[in-house]
Amino acid sequence: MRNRIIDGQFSRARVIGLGLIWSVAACGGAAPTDSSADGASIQASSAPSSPTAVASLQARPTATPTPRPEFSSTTEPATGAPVDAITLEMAGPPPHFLPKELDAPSGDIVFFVRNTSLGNHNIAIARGPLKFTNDRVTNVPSVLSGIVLTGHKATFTVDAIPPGSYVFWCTISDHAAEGMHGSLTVNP
Ligand SMILES: [Cu+2]
Repeated sequence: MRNRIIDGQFSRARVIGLGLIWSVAACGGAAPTDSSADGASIQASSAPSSPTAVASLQARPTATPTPRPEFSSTTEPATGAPVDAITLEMAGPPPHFLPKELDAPSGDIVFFVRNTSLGNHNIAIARGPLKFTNDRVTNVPSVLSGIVLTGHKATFTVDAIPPGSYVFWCTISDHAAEGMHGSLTVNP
């Protein structure tokens, strides 16, 4: 059982990594899994200026436990905030979210994400509280957005999230330990 989980995490991480490489190389198209499709749509449509930014993200695949998606989601490029969206800014340096505390009704949640920082970020969500070991978040993401590149905007839609207390954080590098995390209360 333990080996199967580890194998599964490894192969999934590789698939996601390959999806990112492929999207940069081909600049678009279908990707093999849901989560890599999220990443690919953002990576491909926002045309990263340098492939090294993506390569450095892949160099630390164990920064956060492999997501076990509980809720389906989409990450799409956006120009403005949809009606009823929650605006969430990726700010910095140091990297952080604004605001840090969010409230939402249960159901589908649309985040309008503006990355005004100098780095690339994503959003992982899990049930709280946030747990760290050696500056790494050990919560397993229930859902993970695609990567929003510096200077870009996107919508991150999470479907059918039930009421409860959640945490959100950026899984890239040490951003969470630097303060890039927050809390999300989903009301009944
Ligand atoms: Cu980040």
